[in-house]
Amino acid sequence: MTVATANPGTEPAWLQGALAGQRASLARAITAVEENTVDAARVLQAIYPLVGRALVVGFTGAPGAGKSTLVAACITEARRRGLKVGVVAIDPSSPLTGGAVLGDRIRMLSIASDSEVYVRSLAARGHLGGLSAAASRVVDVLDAAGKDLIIIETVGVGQSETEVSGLAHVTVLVCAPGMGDDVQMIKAGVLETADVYAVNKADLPEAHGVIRQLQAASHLAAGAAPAVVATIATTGEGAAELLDAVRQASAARALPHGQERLRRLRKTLETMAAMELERRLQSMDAAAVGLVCQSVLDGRCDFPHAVRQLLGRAITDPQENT
Ligand SMILES: Nc1nc2c(ncn2[C@@H]2O[C@H](COP(=O)(O)OP(=O)(O)OP(=O)(O)O)[C@@H](O)[C@H]2O)c(=O)[nH]1
Ligand SMILES: [Mg+2]
Repeated sequence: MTVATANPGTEPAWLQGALAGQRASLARAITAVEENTVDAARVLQAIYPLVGRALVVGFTGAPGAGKSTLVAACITEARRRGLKVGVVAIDPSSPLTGGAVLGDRIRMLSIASDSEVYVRSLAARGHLGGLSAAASRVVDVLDAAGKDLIIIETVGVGQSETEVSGLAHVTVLVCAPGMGDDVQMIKAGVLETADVYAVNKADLPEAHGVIRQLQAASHLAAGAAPAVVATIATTGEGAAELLDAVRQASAARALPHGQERLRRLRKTLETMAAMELERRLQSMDAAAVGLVCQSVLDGRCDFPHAVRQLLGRAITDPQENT
C-alpha cells in the first residue's frame, strides 16, 4: 500500500501553491476534493495537519433576503480588518428570485481582484457523499490554505441548508421585511439553529417590525439569546456590527486547534468510509446476498445477524479488497 506523503515541501508545486493560498492552485485542490479526482487523497493528506484555525460562518435565509449582497458586504469589512476570506456559495443562483449570483455581486466590488478572497460555488446536486460532505471538504481546503474567515452561503430554508449550516461554527439567519418570511413563517427549527439574526434591508420602514419580532424570539432561545443586527447590505451599513456579533458568538464554541482538527478529519474519514461501504454493498456478489436474504425468509437468520453478515462480506470480500 502506498501512502501519500504528509511531509511539507515534498508535495507537487500546485499543492504547495494551494496551501499558500494561490488562486489557480487552490482551484485545482478544491476541484480534487469536490469531485474526488485522483488527486483527492493527496490533497486531503496534506491539508488536515493545517485544518482547524479558520472561523466558519454560515449565512442562511429565504431567497431574496439579501444573503449574497450581505456576504459581499461582510467580505469587504473582513478585508478592512485584514482577514483572508474564503466563500463557499451553494447553488447561488436561485431560480425563485433570479437573484444575482454571488460572483456577480463580487465582481462589482473592489474585492473582485483581491488575491486574499477566494469564492467557490458548489452546485446543489451531484456530489459524492452528498452536498454537505463536499462543502465540508472544500471548507477544509480553504482553512488549510490560510483563510481566516470562511463563509458558507446557502439557499432557501430546507434540508440541505440545515445540513450545511451544521458545518459552520456560527450561523447567521438573514431576514428581510416584506418577503413573506415574517418570523411566524420562518420554518420551525431555523430560528433555533441560528446564532445571530441579521435583519437586512433595514433601509425599508417595515424592517422595524421584523427587528422587534426577532428580538422577542431571541429571548425564547434555549442558550444565549442570538444578537439581532440591522444591516443594509447594499451600502454595507451594519456589516461591522454583524462581524462583531459573529465573533462574539464564536467565542462560546471555539475548540482548541488540535481538537477542532481531529473533529474535522474524523468527519471526512467517516464520510469517505460510508461512501466506500456503500460502493462495496452495491457491487457485492448477487448470489451471496441472495443466500443471506433466503436465510432471513426461512427464519434461519434474524435481522441483526443478517446485517452483520452483509457488512462482514462487504468488508472482507476478496474481490473488493483491491
Ligand atoms: N433595499 C434593499 N435591498 C437590498 C438590500 N440587500 C439586498 N437587497 C436587494 O435584494 C435583492 C436580493 O438580494 P440577493 O443578495 O441576491 O439575495 P439572496 O438572499 O442572496 O437571494 P438568493 O441567492 O436568490 O436566495 C437584490 O435585488 C438586492 O439588491 C438592502 O439592504 N436593502
Ligand atoms: Mg444569493
